[in-house]
Amino acid sequence: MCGIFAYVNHQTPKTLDEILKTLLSGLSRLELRGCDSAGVAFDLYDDDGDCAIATAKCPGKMLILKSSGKVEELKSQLQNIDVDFEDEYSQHIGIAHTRWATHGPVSTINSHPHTSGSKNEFVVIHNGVISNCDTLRKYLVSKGYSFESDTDTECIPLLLHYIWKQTEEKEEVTLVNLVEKVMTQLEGTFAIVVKSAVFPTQLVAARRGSPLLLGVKSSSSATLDHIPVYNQQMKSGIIFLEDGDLASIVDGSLMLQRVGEDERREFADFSEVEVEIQQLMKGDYPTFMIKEIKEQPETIVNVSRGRVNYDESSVVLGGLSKHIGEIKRSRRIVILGCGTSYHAAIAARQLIEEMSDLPVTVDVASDFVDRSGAIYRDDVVIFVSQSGETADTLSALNYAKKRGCLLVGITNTVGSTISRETDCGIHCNAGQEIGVASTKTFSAQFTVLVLFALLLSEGRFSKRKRYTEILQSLKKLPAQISETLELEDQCKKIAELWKDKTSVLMMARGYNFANVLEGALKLKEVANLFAEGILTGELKHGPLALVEHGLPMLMIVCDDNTFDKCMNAVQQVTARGGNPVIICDRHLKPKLEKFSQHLLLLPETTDCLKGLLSVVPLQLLAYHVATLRGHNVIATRLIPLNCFRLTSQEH
Ligand code: UD2
Ligand code: GLU
Ligand code: MG
Repeated sequence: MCGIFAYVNHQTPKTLDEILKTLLSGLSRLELRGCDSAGVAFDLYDDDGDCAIATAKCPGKMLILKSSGKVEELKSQLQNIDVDFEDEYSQHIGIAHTRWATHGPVSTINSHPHTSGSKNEFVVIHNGVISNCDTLRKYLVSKGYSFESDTDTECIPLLLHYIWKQTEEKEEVTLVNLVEKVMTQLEGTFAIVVKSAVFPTQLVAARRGSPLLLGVKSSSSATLDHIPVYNQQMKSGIIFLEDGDLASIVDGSLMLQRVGEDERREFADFSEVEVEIQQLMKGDYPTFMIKEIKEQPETIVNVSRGRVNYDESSVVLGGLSKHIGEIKRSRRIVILGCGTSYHAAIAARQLIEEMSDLPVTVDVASDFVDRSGAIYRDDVVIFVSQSGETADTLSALNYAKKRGCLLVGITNTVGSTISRETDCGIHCNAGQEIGVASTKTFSAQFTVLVLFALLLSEGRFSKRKRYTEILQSLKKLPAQISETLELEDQCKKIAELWKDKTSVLMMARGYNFANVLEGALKLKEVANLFAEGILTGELKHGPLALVEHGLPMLMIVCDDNTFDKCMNAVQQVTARGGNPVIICDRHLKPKLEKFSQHLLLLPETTDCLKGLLSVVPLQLLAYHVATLRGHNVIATRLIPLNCFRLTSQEH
């Protein structure tokens, strides 16, 4: 968690010393949220000693200072600059930032403020994660921009600059018009403050997800336009910005507006920007589904950003920090979800139980409500949903809320109902999932739940070895998922064999069971091929009868505590003439090749993370069977980019 802080004085003379003290004391308070670097941008009189804030007549100057380390280090840097701290400024705009790195290492260059160029046309501080920053980067590079830092943030000032440059009637545009446009293209979480040398007397603040508030103090009644929630005439007070709000200060007067509510200033050429960014988002992939399957190595990285420190072997989930004690002391953990989200919960259940020593139950949300499942005050109930709007999960949330338990959300959509209605939670930060069939969502939720399990074990010596082992394996996982994606050609061949079949039976045990449920769901959903996922242990209780009739089968066999039992099942199936596709650890090849012509070999990882690899060929199989059958995998969620309270999609 980082912090952003801005201070504007208008017709209230302050010395530079006072201004910087205000900015830095603001920062020091925010530092408690965690900080690895700090920076400020502020106005200075120009070299002739003219106005501090530039105007058409008077150039003014802006100084940006940044340093990695704590706020103290920034303070000592400030002491060494050659300016007159006793100079008085009757109006002045200063912005300040403490960073908690998510994109790019801790360094001076990556510290905020970030600027559009040496002229500081647009200068931005940002708290949060811009999850589509890769697309925006590509877009801006294609427009001739180059990036100085590794941050996601830098795309904001550059995009502001690009849109401003494209604007024909520049004199009619205000800073808030530009920020509003850029906001429609930003995915993820942010609180931002924008200062500009082009609009020297203006400041804009906006938020989505990250908290932001405005403090107002005035000797006369301040002019506040468009403030629906607050008294129009006020001398001092605090305004809590809501998601989507934009606050702007223009020549000392404050204005609030809500995205999508006020009249927009349309830029003739902006639609082109939107379309071009949309096209880039899909890249060269024929469908969003295959794009998202292939994006999964990055999904793991994105979920872990700012949360996992591999060098120190530690996990920080900012969203749970206030409640972790309560969670550890709870009586039971109940996880509720639907479809893929439910499967992700099953996938991680065993690990959460192992690491927390708490009983963990997983339920389909609708069924839990149907049967009026028991919930106690000292339960922790976790709601897993990609959109944060899944109707069945929401009704389970309303049901649980009345019972006084702790409500925890795991959602990918900041500002969604589940995110707002839960006491605390974890955003997946996986970026928008556009394909209707969830793929990267599974990996994101699974990873979040793994981090949650690790967090629950913190402070227990007996779990430390396992904790470290899992984190080390997680670090290697993105590369291993990329390797697993190379199974695509083999999956295509298997898809050829399956494309004319009427059903497929899939089985696995233990950590991998959730994946056959998920693999079967994908085959049903996108390939319209009936598939069932069962526990391998259930084979002998009926399903074995299907083998003799040549039913296509898939089995997952991993070298963990279920290995012998899974091998037994493989032998039973093949003895009856079955020819299963087998997904297994690479080193099991010698043991399994005599049983199957279709071995899908996985890189080696820790038992509890194998599901993150074995799900990949299952997704690829569903995708290619669907394609071969001529089914429409093009379906996408119709989500307007500028909408953060989203659809009622399932998952
Ligand atoms: C915060 C920032 C993130 C980045 C990171 C750096 C936000 C929204 N996130 O992420 O952008 O700067 O710090 O470390 O500012 N919550 C719920 N229900 C849910 C999901 C989340 O109540 O279903 C709450 C959660 O308890 C927290 C807030 O939303 O108060 C943000 O959650 P998060 O997971 O984005 O938090 P964090 O610290 O990883
Ligand atoms: N994502 C931004 C970065 O890595 C901001 C992180 C923060 O919230 O401090 O620079
Ligand atoms: Mg909440």
